[in-house]
Amino acid sequence: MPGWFSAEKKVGNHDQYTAAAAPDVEVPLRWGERAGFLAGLRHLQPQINLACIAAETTLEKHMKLFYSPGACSLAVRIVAGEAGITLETESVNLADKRTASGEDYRKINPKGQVPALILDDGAILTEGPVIMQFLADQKPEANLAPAFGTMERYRLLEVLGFLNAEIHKSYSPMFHEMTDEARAERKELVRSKYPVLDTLLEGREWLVGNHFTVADAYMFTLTNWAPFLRVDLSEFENVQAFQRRMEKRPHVQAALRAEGLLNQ
Ligand SMILES: N[C@@H](CCC(=O)N[C@@H](CS)C(=O)NCC(=O)O)C(=O)O
Repeated sequence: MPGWFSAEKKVGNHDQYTAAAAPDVEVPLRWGERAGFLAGLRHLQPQINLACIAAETTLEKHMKLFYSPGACSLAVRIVAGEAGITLETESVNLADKRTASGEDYRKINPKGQVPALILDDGAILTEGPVIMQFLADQKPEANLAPAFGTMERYRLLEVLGFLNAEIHKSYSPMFHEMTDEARAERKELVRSKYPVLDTLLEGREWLVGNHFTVADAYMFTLTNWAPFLRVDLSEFENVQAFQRRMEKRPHVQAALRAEGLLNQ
């Protein structure tokens, strides 16, 4: 057992955790039951007490991300890293909608799309821009999203809306079969959206305010598709410089590596 809890048993859509209070005590637990169980264990002995407090700290933040390598879910992984939040992850085969553990992914997210995040209480959150903001708001001190109610937050929402509706969804059909003509038109459509971003980045390092936000993780992830799909964005110098800046960030590199998109 790799620690006090292990996700070795899977039941239904959620992992079933096994808590080992002592070598001879094994109690199966479901999501949401763990915190209460830990509270009871605390009275047993000082060692367990300490271990429980440590485990509880981790478990309070225990969330699971469903992703597909290199897909838009990569942005969520980057944001989690930047926020210092550890996520359990499981990949999804988007073609047959099966998770790596063989579950029908549509039962987890009826939209059949990544990302989806299972929260500690079993609630499931979908839509990348929402998940990224949820994670950012768990760690306000990381400054990944301006505070709600401020004008800066609406600037963030403005950029996220553009990235989601205009950039992301302009790329999406290109991951499926298309005629050469339709693909050429799509490439032109994608390219036609980038002057907005290139202008936004004129003389600035980040899309919103003067530091890294979730919008930057999202833009990097989407724009990273361009070379793979042979969309030529070389004329957008600010966009190119932005991508290079992003690639240098340790949490971006860690996320790419975790999804097998970076050697070593
Ligand atoms: N509106 C969703 C769209 C997510 C999305 O398009 N995910 C893609 C991967 S980048 C996907 O799962 N595609 C498979 C499909 O649509 O069947 C969001 O913004 O999170």
